[in-house]
Formats: sequence, structure tokens, C-alpha cells
Amino acid sequence: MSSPTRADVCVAACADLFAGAGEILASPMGLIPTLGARLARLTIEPDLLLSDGAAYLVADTPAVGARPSTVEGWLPYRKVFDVVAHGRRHVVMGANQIDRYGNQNISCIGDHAKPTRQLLGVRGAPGNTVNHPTSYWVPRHSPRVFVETVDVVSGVGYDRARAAPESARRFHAVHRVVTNLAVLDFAGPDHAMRLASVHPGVTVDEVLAQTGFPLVLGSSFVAETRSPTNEELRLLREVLDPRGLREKEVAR
Ligand code: F8G
Repeated sequence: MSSPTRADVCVAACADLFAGAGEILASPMGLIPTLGARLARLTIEPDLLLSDGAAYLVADTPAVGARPSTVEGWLPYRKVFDVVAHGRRHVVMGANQIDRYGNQNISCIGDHAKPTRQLLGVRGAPGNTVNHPTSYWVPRHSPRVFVETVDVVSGVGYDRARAAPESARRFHAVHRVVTNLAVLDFAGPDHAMRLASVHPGVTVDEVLAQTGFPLVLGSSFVAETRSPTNEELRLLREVLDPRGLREKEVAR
């Protein structure tokens, strides 16, 4: 079997976001997180609930872009908020900006009153980060994304959660950030972002140069992100993404 590509490594790292999750709703936003959630359900987390990305919970785990064959539940837009409030969910969102404490911006760039770029708006980010585990996928790790301070807080980070009343921070859990270069967690002092692993072929210096603030390094040695197993590669290449769409999102 040919060696794993960078996209394969990113998908496996997104699958690992759900390790130990059990029977919760996985809400991956975007292609790589979706492949990660489906790979997790076919390997480490068979009880993970997955939707078709619209309003149906699906019992099978189809290829991306394929229609599911077995619907096991109905979860329309308005019902998602009940799941959010209940907390049995792990969302993987994107991030136009993210800072060292996990504050995320998908709303706009510049002054909120007169932005230079209008993006998606805060969407479900505030409620997600206050109610249940939240991770992020960043397809292009760069100082434009990893910034000292985000322009607008959509997803709440650890510094703001810490300043909030106990009731507001009780379920706050920004889990990890997976990028095209590395996996980062919030195991630094005061939950500052820490470089947990670099992908095969990526150097620590390269990640530091692409991050707009100092990253915490756990020790003198930074681990390498694990490579997918042969079975994971088979599932990816033959079942979940036979058309190789993942290679279009993550440069080799
Ligand atoms: C920038 C920057 C930057 C972008 N700095 N400029 C500019 C400066 C720049 C770029 C141009 C395009 C539960 C729940 C919900 C729901 C539920 C409740 C959610 C109901 C659903 C609806 C709701 C949130 C889900 C996400 C967002 C996923 C992304 C982005 C992207 C790409 C990051 C992947 N830093 N950045 N610019 N949503 N998507 O000029 O041009 O902008 O930039 O959970 O909603 O309400 O609640 O970003 O494209 O998670 O994060 O799409 O903007 O699409 O090309 O980067 O300079 O590059 O040419 P993008 P991009 P240029 S959960």
C-alpha cells in the first residue's frame, strides 16, 4: 500500500478527535473533519452518531458525496439546538482566525462595525463552545489564521471562559486544533495552545514560523503525528473517499 499522504494524516488526526467519545453526535464541518468522523465510526468509535450534513442521522457510513442507505433518525435544524444544549456532541469547526487560548473568529475581519471582510458570522460557535467539546480544522496553517488576538470572538476560548461565571464555563472544552502542519492542544499554562505533534515531513520551526504567537512546546521533543494504519488507508481510499477529494484540500 502506498505511503500515507499529508491529507491521510490529517484525516486520521481528525478521527482521533473523537477517541473515547462514545455515543454522541459528531458534527464535523468540512471535508477533512467529515472523513475523520466517518473513519472514527468505522474504527475506534462505532457508536458515534453521524448525520448526512442536513437533517438525517444515518446508520451506515457512506463515502463522502454518496447518499446514505439507512436513515435512523431525523434531526432538523431547530432540533440541533437541543443536542447542543444537552452537550452530547463534539463539533469540529473551521477558523478564519484563532488565538493562543482558542478564541475563534468566523465572523468578520477588522472592526465589527465596519469590517474589511464579512465572513460567515458567529453562527453556532458561541453556543457550541459553551456547551460541549469543540475542535477546529485549519486547512492552511498560517500567521493570518493563528493570530495574537482575533478580531471578533465567535468560539469562546479558555481566557474568556475563565473570566465567566462557573455556570457559563462548566462545559467549556476546546479540545484540539488539527491543521495541515500539526496537531495542537490547550495543555499549556492557563490552557495556552501547545504544539502536540507535527505531521511527518514538517519541522517544529516550520510550525512556529507559521504561527503568529509563541506556542508552548511540551518538552524538548515534539512528537510526530501518527500515520494512518493500513486498514485506515484502505477504508479511506476504497470506502470513504475513493475519488481522493481530500488531496484537493490538503497539499502534499
Ligand atoms: C481573511 C482571513 C483572515 C479570510 N485575515 N482576511 C478574507 C484576513 C480574505 C479571503 C477571504 C476568503 C450548531 C452549529 C451550527 C449551527 C447549528 C447550531 C454552526 C444550527 C448551524 C448554523 C448555525 C459553525 C459551522 C464553521 C465554519 C467553517 C470556515 C471557513 C474556512 C475558509 C476557514 C474553512 N484570517 N480569512 N479572509 N461553521 N468554514 O480576503 O480572501 O476572506 O477567505 O454548530 O453553524 O448558525 O448554527 O474561510 O475562505 O465551522 O471556517 O469557510 O472565508 O470560507 O478563502 O479562507 O485573501 O484568501 O483571497 P473562507 P477563505 P483571500 S457551527
